[in-house]
Amino acid sequence: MRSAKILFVSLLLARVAHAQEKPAEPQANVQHQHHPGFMQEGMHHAIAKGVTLDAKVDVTAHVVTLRVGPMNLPAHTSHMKMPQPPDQVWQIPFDGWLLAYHPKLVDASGSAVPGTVLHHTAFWNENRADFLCPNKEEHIFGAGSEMTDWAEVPGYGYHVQENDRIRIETMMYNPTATPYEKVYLEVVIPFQEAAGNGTARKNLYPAWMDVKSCGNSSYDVPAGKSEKSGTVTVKYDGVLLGVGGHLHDYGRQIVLEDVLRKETVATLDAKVNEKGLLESVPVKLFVEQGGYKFSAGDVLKTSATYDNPTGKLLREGAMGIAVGYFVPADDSKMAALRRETHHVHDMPGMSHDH
Ligand SMILES: [Cu+2]
Repeated sequence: MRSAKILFVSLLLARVAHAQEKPAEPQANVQHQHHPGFMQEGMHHAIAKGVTLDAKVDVTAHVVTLRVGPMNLPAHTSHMKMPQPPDQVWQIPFDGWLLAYHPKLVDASGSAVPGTVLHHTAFWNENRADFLCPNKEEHIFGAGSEMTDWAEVPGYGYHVQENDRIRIETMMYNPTATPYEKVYLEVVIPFQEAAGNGTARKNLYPAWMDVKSCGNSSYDVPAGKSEKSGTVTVKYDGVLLGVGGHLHDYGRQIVLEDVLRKETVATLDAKVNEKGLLESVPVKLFVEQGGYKFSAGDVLKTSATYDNPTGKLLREGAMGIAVGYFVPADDSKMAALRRETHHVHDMPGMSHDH
């Protein structure tokens, strides 16, 4: 199961705003339409114009390639100052399973752009509620500066239905001295059609266990050492196949505990560089013992510790999330999380100017 190891490697790795940022020329100063997600309400971003989603489905190779772009990224620009692309929606064209997510950044000529300019991307299924936080859409994939690769777990997949709407939220920044032009975020997603001749996959569900419980994930991190924790209640019997963590710079440790059982599920010590900038968070797998068992009613507590050496409070500088894959004992119960989309979401080039 070596390939599964990179699955849960720290997700959505984002970095704090660059200290010497130069403001980018704002194209339109408008308020982002907000979803219960990562960022606090009331953040203002300029909107990047002309960004679209291109979805190429290769039915022979069973691979979808999604491209979001183009995006121009001036040097030394924080995520708050960067004009950000509006949310994009990918409408799923088949019934089946998404098996893996391989993200990368490229320019117009196809050359690689360093992952460090991706603050984060998050994929949300608008047609389903999250099983731990039903106030949120189902959060099916995320990546950040590390360009986390979510490998396939043999025999498993994330079930989708035709016309499911996957909302793609992308936030860019550029802490480097090099400007990048016409950048595209590309995510390659192998899939299996339900009607195909492969064996049916078992369903898995990404589990985001957040120190902010079911609220927005970002929070302020004070100077020095600090700890934040939050709980979430599991409503289904099942197993966790493995768990990794998501922290930002100066994050040191994520601990996941089962409070009811007084058991530590995983203690994940982050790898940081000499400045305290986050390099990676390890992954703990439970695949060999058949998964870590959860029962309905279990209370999970996630704690994140930071050691911020800057001497300043870093506004919205932190996240603390344990991220894993959950397999319910009775998958039919998860059908209740399905919902229809009635509300209108951002469309490219629309709805932001006012
Ligand atoms: Cu984050």
